[in-house]
Amino acid sequence: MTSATTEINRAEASSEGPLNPGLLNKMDAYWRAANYLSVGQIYLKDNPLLERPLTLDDVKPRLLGHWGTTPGLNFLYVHWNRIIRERHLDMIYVIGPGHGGPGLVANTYLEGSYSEIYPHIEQNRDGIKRLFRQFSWPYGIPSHVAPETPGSIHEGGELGYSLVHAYGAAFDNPNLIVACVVGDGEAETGPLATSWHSNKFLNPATDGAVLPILHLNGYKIANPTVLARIPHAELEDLMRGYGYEPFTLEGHDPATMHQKAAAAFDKIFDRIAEIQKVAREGGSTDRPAWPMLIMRTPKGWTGPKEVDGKPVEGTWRAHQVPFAELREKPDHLRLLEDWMRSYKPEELFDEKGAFREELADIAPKGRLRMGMNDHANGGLLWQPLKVPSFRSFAVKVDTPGATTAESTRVLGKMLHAVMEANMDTKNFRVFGPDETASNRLQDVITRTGKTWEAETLPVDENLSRTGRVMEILSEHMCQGWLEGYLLTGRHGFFNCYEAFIHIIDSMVNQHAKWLKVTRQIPWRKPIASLNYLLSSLVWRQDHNGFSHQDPGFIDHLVNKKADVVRIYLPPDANTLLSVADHCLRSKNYINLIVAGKQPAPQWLTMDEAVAHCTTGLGVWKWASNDNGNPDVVMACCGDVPTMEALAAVMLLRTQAPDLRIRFVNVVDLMTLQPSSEHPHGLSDEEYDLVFPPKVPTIFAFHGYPWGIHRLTYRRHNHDNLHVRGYKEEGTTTTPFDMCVLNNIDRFQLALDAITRVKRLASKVDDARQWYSEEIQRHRLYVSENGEDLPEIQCWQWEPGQSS
Ligand SMILES: Cc1ncc(C[n+]2csc(CCOP(=O)(O)OP(=O)(O)O)c2C)c(N)n1
Ligand SMILES: [Mg+2]
Repeated sequence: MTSATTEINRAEASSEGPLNPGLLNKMDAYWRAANYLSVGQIYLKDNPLLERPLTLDDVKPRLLGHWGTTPGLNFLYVHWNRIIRERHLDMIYVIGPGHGGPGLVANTYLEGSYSEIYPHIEQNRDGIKRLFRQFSWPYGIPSHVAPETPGSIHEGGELGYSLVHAYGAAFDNPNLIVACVVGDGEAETGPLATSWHSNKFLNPATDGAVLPILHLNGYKIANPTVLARIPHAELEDLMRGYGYEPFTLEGHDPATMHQKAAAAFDKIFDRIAEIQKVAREGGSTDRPAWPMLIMRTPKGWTGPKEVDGKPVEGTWRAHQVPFAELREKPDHLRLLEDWMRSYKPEELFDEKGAFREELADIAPKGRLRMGMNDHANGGLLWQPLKVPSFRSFAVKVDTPGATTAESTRVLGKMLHAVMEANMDTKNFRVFGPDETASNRLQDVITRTGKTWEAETLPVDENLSRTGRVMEILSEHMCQGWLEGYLLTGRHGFFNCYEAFIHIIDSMVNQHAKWLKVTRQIPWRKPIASLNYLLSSLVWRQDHNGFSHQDPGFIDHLVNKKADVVRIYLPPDANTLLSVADHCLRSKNYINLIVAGKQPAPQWLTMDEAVAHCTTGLGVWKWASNDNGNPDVVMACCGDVPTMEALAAVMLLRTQAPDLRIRFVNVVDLMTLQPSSEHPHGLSDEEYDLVFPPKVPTIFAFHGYPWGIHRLTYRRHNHDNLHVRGYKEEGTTTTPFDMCVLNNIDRFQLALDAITRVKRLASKVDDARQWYSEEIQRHRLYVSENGEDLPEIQCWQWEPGQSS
């Protein structure tokens, strides 16, 4: 759009426009009804239609919720309804300022979807009373656009992710339009600021459309917003700079605004249709300037203009409940009654309290209603992912440790096959912040290339307008796109450097909450799990050092509801394949897989790997000599710790030849937690069979040692569990020196075993001496030569006398 057209939009001040007077009146009444129901939800528990004068008994004891953003959202909803009806659009909403929950509840009620999903919220006086009462009420519904809200894929509680979710929903959904409201405060967040760039990844021929609406109501909770206080032309330039065609809608007089909004939406939806036509029929490959709308309206529009002598409408004071203290200040009760009556409820609801038919009639019908759109209940559209047999990618393991492989490279071949198998349904994508090849998954890229709608140069490799591997240097975008993709019923896989996945800690919190809540909502159908592969791990940061060393995402996920999280640390390629197969098929979980990319020894045949992953943890007999009666359990979890623990077993053959060692590997971390705490947890009886009470366990763990203590603190013999792990010691050094710096190296583990087994007390002094000599020798060698000792570099597992 040119600035000239924008000017016309801004200048239009008459109530003339595309809406005929009848429709204009109905749309305004519809909007008033939504506003009335929104205020009612925030304030009232009785007298829902104001059929008698309002009294304090009608008012809720705790006034909770947000008014300020709500009238703007309600205004948009009624206009989207007109567009959907007229154009038969398949459209969903994403509301960034999710605190405007009352508005979305009100609108889905008015269109009938709410009562269909929750029949006790009937279309009459009692239904409205229940609708009001349940809002922000104990055991009622939350104040935000939560999973409970029909038509929502986005709660909007934590601001910043609306636009990225909207794009995730639109990928591979060519007939879908996602209308996305971005709060002007929300627009200040990092993730939202980057989300505008999603338009360089959206293919107009094969993806749907996203319509961003910047809700410029001028304020956040307590401050003006940045975008509301820069010159309008600068704001439009910013949007143009992001590659959009900005439209502006500004004002506050309802009749004028309805006409201007209808005119703007007509142009915008024409433009979307035209862009899609040119790409789909004309074959254009130009990156289009998609339309976006800047809507500049007052915060708390149509609410009280002044309270206690202070301006409220059009200010930050309208953000939450514009006034409370109804008990203390009698005029506040009148203020509320006048405010609610200003919407003329008697014109909106009939004598039984049903929304008047002629008004209800202007909403879309059936599944075109945004509250009933299947895309917003993605589990309804979910199709199983076709996962070809992972066994065909197995690494051949004749004897443990004889073969070397890069585990993630092997996984890349499997992901390539998954991509291939699902090309017809186009419901699988891989996401990564510029690291997919670095994580050695490059084979998956070769099938379709990487999504890219911006300029390409001859030097570029594997960029494609129809690529299904999505790379952008923003973990937020990868996470948000994937969430939007999964929430609308598809499948995906996110690979990331281990240290930097923390960037999305907060986003995964929100997704975990969403999954937890949806499990309790019968009409929300399960969606595909969110699968993470973390590679480029803490122990092998040969290039990058300390900044790249942080295995703490595991601890972060352990906090989440046990029903939702699964954490796997496969020790080799075959276990990784088996775990990945399981995760790709699963539903409603957050699956974390932690696996290295460096060449590493392979331990298990495919059959053994499957059996090991099925139990989640197990004794490796070929590395044990305990004959069912161990002196010590040598346990490990993670690929590097597994290798160090095995090397320690070999050292102990000479340091303590008669020591009976049981070797245990843990692949499914949550098996360690009691079964009362996690569905994968072993019962105490099962746990005691593996880790016998009274026998010391030396545990080499990939992550921070406390993680293991935390999971096992209720287990028998916890006092005798001695965990080694990452303790925040790191730098750019050799792989083995990293282990030494953190005391998880083979010498330390062997010394630990000798120290902890009481009958070896007489050997402890010698063992300590031996340990310091070995470590000294190692230190001298690495500082002199810049690499690990030859016997460390060339170390190989040698079978002993196993049990
Ligand atoms: C990431 C994040 N930080 C802070 C908050 C607290 N918060 C809730 S609403 C809000 C202001 C939002 O302003 P805006 O996006 O402009 O929404 P609106 O004006 O439409 O209410 C803030 C800061 C939050 N919900 N999420
Ligand atoms: Mg705002």
